[in-house]
Amino acid sequence: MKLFSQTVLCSLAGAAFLPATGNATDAIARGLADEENRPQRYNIVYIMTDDHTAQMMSCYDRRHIETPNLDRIAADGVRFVNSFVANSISGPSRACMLTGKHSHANGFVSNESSVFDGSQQTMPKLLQAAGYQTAIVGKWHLISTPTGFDYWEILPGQGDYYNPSFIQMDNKRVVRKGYVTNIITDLSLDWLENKRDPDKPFCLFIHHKAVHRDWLPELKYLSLYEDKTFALPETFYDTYEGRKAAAAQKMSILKDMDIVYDTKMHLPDSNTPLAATYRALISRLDPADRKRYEEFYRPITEEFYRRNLKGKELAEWKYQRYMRDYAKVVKSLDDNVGRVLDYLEKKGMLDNTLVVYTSDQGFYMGEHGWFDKRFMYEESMSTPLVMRLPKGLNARGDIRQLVQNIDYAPTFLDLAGVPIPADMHGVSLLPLLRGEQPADWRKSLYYHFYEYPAEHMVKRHYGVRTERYKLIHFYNDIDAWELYDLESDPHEMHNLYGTPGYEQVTTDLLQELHRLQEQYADPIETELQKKQ
Ligand code: SGN
Ligand code: CA
Repeated sequence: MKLFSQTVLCSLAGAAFLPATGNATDAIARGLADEENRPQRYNIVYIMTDDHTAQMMSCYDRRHIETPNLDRIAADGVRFVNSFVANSISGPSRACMLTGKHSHANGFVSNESSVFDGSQQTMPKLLQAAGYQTAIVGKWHLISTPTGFDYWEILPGQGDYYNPSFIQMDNKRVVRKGYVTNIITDLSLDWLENKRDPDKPFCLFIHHKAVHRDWLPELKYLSLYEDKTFALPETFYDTYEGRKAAAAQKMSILKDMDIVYDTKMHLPDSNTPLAATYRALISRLDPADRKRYEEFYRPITEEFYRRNLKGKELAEWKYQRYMRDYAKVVKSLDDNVGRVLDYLEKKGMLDNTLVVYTSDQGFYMGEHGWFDKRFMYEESMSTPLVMRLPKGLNARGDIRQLVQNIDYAPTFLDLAGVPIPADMHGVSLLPLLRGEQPADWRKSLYYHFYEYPAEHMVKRHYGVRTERYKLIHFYNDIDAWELYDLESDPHEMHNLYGTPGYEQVTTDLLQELHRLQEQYADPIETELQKKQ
């Protein structure tokens, strides 16, 4: 796409060859005025990773690792400090992002039971209709084939880290050699450089598989962080008092993390529930790489089985392994975000491009003793969100307003000058990116998680989060309410529901919850009433 300034320069250069008659001068003046009136057509590069949480990004949290390239985005732009998802799980989160609607309205409520209806209105389709080129590379995870994209190459399902298969637009599968994060970036840069129409603005979605379970590192980073001891989160030994749903989950580092699949302590005769899956994953490596990989983990494995750890010692040992492997996978991600930024910079495109970095949800890095996500608790309802802003959008630093992944679609449309459809639930973040402080900004967010019974056994729940409080209702095979004061209890350890003194807060939050369910037309309350 031509930058505005380049277009003006071309018009001026052309003017030198025109006779300097009054008419010609008028025509040039008219041409310039048209150019000036034409809205700026910004490009959008949307980088979404999988399960990458703010605790593992140094621009949010300095305890664990450095992520210099992600920090570059925040340093040159904005960091959202109250950024959330509507349903903390992959497919549903992606569907919210594409449609600007909550799960019940876009129809993709759960990874395990939904198929995305690709005939519905989506943000990429609306951008396409407005003359944008649209492309997506990487994890898609919506079962049906992508619609609304001029170009796509996606991973089947969750995809693989090593020598991954991709599905191409003609539905052919190809195996690409290498590490998935590098390959997704290569394909994205190749589209930018060679495949798109350079005269059109574009919206490119770079969807990484990293940092999804089971955290398989790029081989060159196998030894990284091996000398580091990660600080244990305060809530690591949570006993879930007063929180029945939290006590019922199956995502405990100590109890549910598979010693072979997750922590890579593999022996030829290992027969844990996920040992065979693990063997299949590492057998994707070329023989020399597999040898290198196995040689790296062998001494760690031998020592682990020799020590025969139990209880707290075992829990903390598993936590350290988890943190190290996850951190290695983030390192490759950070490198590759750097490659995209460098490319845009080299091509002079940064001034005209919005660069977004986010994840499909947050993740537990040992908080409450957990890995995984799903719960409406802070670590997994949150998602990191940093943006590098093009010229003309002047916000810098932290944005504190409550934002949600249903806002991305309206934001991108607004940025492209496309009207935002009235049925979208999200709102445009553009005023915030311009540095405005809208007086009527939303004061609460709605959340609804459906995937139960299922892996990790997090019960169905919905709730409301305001700036200070959170009210959650777990339902289906349970009927339990939880209330948190995030100011006095940021780690959500004390369920205040039913505690004397909180009657008014509870009534107000219930009212707000019902208002949101009505506003978004979530049929859940009616369904629950019918059951009673
Ligand atoms: C897989 C993982 C789960 C994870 C889900 C959903 N198990 O099923 O641990 O919660 O994906 O993740 S695994 O044995 O296959 O690794 S999501 O981010 O795609 O929603
Ligand atoms: Ca995810």
